[in-house]
Amino acid sequence: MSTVVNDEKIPNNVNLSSDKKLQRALEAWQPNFISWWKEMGPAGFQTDDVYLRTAVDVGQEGWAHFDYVKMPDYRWGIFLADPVKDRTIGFGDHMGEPVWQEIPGEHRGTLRRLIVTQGDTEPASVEQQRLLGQSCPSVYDLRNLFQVNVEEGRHLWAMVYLLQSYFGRDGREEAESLLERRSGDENKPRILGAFNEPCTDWLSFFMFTFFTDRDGKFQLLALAESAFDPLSRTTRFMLTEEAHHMFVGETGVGRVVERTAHLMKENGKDHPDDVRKLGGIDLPTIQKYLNLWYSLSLDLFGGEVSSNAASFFANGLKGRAKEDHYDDHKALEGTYAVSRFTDGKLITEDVPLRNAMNEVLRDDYVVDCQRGVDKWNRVLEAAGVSFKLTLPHRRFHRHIGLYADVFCDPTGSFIGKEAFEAKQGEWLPTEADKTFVLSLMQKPIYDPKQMAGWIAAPRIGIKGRPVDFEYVRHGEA
Ligand code: BYC
Ligand code: FE
Ligand code: FE
Repeated sequence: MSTVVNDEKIPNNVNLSSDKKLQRALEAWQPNFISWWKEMGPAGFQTDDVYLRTAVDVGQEGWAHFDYVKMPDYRWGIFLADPVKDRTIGFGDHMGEPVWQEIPGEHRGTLRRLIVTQGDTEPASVEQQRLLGQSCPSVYDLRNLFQVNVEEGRHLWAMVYLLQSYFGRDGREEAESLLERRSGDENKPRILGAFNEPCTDWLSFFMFTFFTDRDGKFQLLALAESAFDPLSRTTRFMLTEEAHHMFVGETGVGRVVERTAHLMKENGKDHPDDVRKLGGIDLPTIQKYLNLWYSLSLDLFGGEVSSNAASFFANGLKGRAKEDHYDDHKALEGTYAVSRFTDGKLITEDVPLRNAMNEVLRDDYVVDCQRGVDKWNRVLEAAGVSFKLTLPHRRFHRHIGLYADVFCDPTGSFIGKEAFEAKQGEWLPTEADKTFVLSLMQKPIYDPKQMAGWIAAPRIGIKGRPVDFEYVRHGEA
């Protein structure tokens, strides 16, 4: 077991004090991180006491501590899962060789790019969510938002640790740039598409944590297989925290669906306009938000056919999720059937399996998303509502890969640009939909006993506390 030190400037289990140069570099980055947090983190709550979970250990039990903390005082630390004894590379051309504790020179550039791409998403999501506190549906939800935010901050620390320890001057420069790019900024945008999209209402936030954080889960699972052992150990621990983010999304959307179904049944109303008048989010609107965030998140897996993905796999840099579930870890023989449009006609062709690794990971993701959608549908069913939420086809509304700019409907049929533009208001949130959703979220709820009218209360609170516990002491400085 690694020793965890929590009383140094930077809590860690990597024996940071034994490497003075690295410690100094990270301690020099720390105030810049705090400045970024104060500028781009949750706006308006920085002096409040928030009931937060803080990672303090990496064991199965008791890895986290719960207490009130002011967010800028959160103890962002560096925690790697314990090493696996005699771990060997589990896939690719170097299968069976010992994992790397240092980076082979030839993989430096590629690994740096993967780590920077991963690292960039973490602060991006905090930036996207920075104003949401000001329209929170409850104190319980407010706390969950901040929990997600501080942990995304810690995930940035996780990647910055790798950059600063293993990539020398380049790594230090990348660590600075991670604090300089800004979500949605035309001149210095975040790297990946979905992380530049506005996320300014709570329905979007719940969709984001369900769909986009779930991309995080699968990318982290793939990186956890890496031959570069420090990356594997870091991502393994990040996954522990990630589960809560997806819980927030799954239960968040589920509670919105539950509330809508309840309003429909109580009042005997089915029509979306009536649901809106009752102060609920109508199901077709929920479906549109689902379509948007699912399709944006599908893009995050990269192209269906990718030589980058093939070389990541060949070189042992990035594997498949749960690589040990597969029989063939070399993936040299297999093929994968990929469909593409040529002149509006769908043609299926086999590509070498390694080149389809983005698609293989996306397959797992789709299955995982469907499981959540099924749960939401069970809520509708239990309430006696016949509407069903569905995942649109993966060819719908894509901007990366083979289906970028091919214009399919939600069933995946090619319909062309004109037809798409004529119909997109039925499939994706319109300005009017966004205005309506925002209109429900004009007043934040800071009284722990209250819950906004468009969302059902959760079943249970956090860490055994009641739902109406004062998770955030707002404005009591
Ligand atoms: N937007 O060969 P291709 C998370 C670029 S989420 C913009 O298909 P590749 C979190 C691509 O970089 C998890 N650009 O891509 C969630 C490449 O550029 P270059 C984040 C894109 O390399 C919520 C070019 O297009 N982690 O943690 O196979 C809250 C050709 O593409 C996009 C990672 O992403 C896009 N969507 O795979 C907080 C893991 N997609 O090289 C946090 C690390 C592709 O030609 N990243 N491009 O300049 C990777 O594994 C890979 O870079 C990707 C792309 C899967 C993203
Ligand atoms: Fe994260
Ligand atoms: Fe997350």
